[in-house]
Amino acid sequence: MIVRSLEDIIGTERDVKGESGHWESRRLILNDDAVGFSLHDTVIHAGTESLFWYKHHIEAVYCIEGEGEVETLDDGRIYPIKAGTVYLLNANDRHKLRAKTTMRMVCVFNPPVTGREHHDADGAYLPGAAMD
Ligand code: 9YT
Repeated sequence: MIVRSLEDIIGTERDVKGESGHWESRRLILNDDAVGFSLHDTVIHAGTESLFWYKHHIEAVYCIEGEGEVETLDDGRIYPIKAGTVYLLNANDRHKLRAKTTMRMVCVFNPPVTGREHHDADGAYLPGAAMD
C-alpha cells in the first residue's frame, strides 16, 4: 500500500505550477506508481481562463471548492462548475476552464500522467501540443 499526503508533495517535483501562473497541481499518484491512472489535486486561481487539451488522455475533474465554468470548444457549450460537480473529458475535448473564484479540482487521468509533460509541453497544453 502507498500512503501519501499533500504535505509530502508540496515543494517537490510532484508539485507543479503551470507556466501561465493560472494553476498549480499536486500530483498525488503518477505513472511510476504503476496503477493505470494518475490523481492530481489542482488549484485554479480566481479570475483565470485556461485552455487545455489532453489529446492522449481521458480526464475526470471533480470540483471540491470554488466555482467557475468549462467550455467545450468544438461546440461552444458552457457548463457551470461548482463544488460537487464533475466533468469528464471522455472525447479528448479541447476546453477552456474559467475560474470565477479559486477552484480546487481532483483530477484523474487515464493513461496516467508521467510528470514529464510539464517539461515537454508545459501546462498550457495549447492546441496541437500533447502532454506526451
Ligand atoms: C483542471 C485540470 O485539468 N487539471 C489537470 C492537472 C494539471 N494540468 C496537471 O497536473 O498537469
